[in-house]
Amino acid sequence: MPEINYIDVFFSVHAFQEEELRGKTAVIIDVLRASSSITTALSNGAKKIIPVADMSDAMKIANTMDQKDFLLCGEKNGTKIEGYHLGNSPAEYEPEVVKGKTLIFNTTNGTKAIKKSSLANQIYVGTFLNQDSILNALKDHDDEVVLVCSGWQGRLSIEDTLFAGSLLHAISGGELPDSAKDGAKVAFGLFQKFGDDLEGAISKSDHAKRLAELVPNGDIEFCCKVNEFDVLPGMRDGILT
Ligand code: 3SL
Repeated sequence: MPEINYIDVFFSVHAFQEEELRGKTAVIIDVLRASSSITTALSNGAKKIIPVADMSDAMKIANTMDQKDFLLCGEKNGTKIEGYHLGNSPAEYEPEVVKGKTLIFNTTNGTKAIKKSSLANQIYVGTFLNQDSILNALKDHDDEVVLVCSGWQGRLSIEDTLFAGSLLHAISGGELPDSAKDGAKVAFGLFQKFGDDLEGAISKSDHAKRLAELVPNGDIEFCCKVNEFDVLPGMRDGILT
């Protein structure tokens, strides 16, 4: 496990420069909902996921592939993109839909955070659904770790910060040393306040309110489940498997 004073938290995709991740391990967090959909899709048998920063990159990749092999996935402002096969609700990523497929994935903040972290030595995608898989992976790392919260268009999101805090709580055994970085202290403190009722806190978050009219009722509840899947989305050559 990396020492706690080598773990930092970035609170949004706009809160860091690419260069700051060079040589580090990055855990990309977008609880609502990109990390949760990616984790669900891989757990349900998707062959691989290609995260992209925008629709034009998605189309360039799709145009090189056989129609039967891929699904275009993602959202803009919470809603499925016109012409795409799937949106960004984890409920859509059922085994019979995704098994064996390559998913080209394009979301407002989550996939942008993944792309922006490309200088990291190792990239994982984490959320409550696969918390223990992330913790186990971090046990094998002694390099610096950054928990990259995707946030929302440059702003902090409670749900992503809470998951960062949850990881820190587990890694530190519930006691954060004074030597911890400021970002870690903030995330840890938030988890101490709301960790007993994740769903209660997350369902009152700004993004849950934004999504309320747009997405299936069960999405928020599902994304708050802890350790639903034993899957570790890891990135190699721009592809998550
Ligand atoms: O911003 C993102 O990447 C999405 O996860 C947002 S949404 O929950 O699909 O609106």
